[in-house]
Amino acid sequence: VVILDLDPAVGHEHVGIQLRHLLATFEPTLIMEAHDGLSARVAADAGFRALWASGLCMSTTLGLRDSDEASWTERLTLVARIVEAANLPVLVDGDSGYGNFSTARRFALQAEQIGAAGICIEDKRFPKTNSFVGDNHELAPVGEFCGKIRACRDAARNPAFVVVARTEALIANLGIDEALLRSEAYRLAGADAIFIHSRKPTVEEIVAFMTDWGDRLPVLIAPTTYPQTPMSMYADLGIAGVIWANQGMRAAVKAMRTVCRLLSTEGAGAVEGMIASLDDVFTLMDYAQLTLDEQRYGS
Ligand code: SPV
Ligand code: MG
Repeated sequence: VVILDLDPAVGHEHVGIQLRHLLATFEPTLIMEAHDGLSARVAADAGFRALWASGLCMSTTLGLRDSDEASWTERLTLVARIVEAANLPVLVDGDSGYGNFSTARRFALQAEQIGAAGICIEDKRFPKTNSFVGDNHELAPVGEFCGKIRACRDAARNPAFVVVARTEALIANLGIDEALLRSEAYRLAGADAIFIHSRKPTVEEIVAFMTDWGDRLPVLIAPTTYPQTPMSMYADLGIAGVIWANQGMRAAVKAMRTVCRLLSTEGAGAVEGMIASLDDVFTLMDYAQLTLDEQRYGS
C-alpha cells in the first residue's frame, strides 16, 4: 500500500535554507519589515524575497512601545500571520530573548514551529528598549549572550533554522573594537550571521566594522539613520542583508494620520483619491482564487 507517493524534495525546502541562500548571494538581499498579515502581503507583492518581523513595528501595531511591553506570545501571533500571508522566509526579531538562555531558546523553538526561517537575538539586557531611544543601552556579558546563542542553535529542530546574533556595541557607544570582539565571540558560539547595528547619521561605523570583519560570517544591517547611503556601497562592503526595518510602518502612520485628519474635517470625498480602492484590496488578498475554489470545492 502506497501511503506517500510525494517526492520529499519537492516543495519542501526549509525556509531556513531559503534564507541562507539569500544571504549567500553576491548582491545584498533586501529584507523588508512586516508587522502583520497585510504588511507581509504588500511586501511580497512588491517583490521582496525575505521579511523581517520587526519588534518595533509589531509593538507599534499592538499599540505598545518597543520596550519588551508586548509578550512574546503576542509577538509570535503576529509572526504566524506574517508567515501565513507571505510565503517567504521570515527572520524574527527576538529582542534579547526575553530573559536568559532558557526563555530565548523557547522563543526560538516556537518561532521555528510556526514556520519562521530564523531568529535574531541581541546582546542587550532584558527589558530592552529600542536602539534609537535614549542612551541607556546596557549590554549583557559576552559569555552570557554566547550561552543564549548556543542554546538557540542546539534547540533548533532543523539545523537550517537561522540564528542571527546582533550586537548593540555601537548603539551602547562601546566602539568598533568591542563590536568586533563580540561578533567574533558570537561567531564562535555558533551564530549563522551577525547583525551590526549603528545609529550614526552616516554609514561610517559600518564601513569600519566591515573593513576588519571581512567575510567571517554574513552581515546584516538596518540603515535607518543613514538612509542616504547609495545602495552600491552595501554591495561594495560585502553586506549580506539590508533590513528596511521600519519604513513600511512609518509610511502607514503618516498615511493613516493624513486620512484621519481629512476625514475628521472634510469627509470621505477628500480622501477617496488618496487611498487604495477596495478592488485593489480584494486583488491583494486574492479573492478571485476563492471564487475558483468555490467552484472546485463548494457544494
Ligand atoms: C526592529 O525593527 O525592531 C529592530 C531594528 O530591532 S531597530 O528598530 O532599528 O532597532
Ligand atoms: Mg527590534
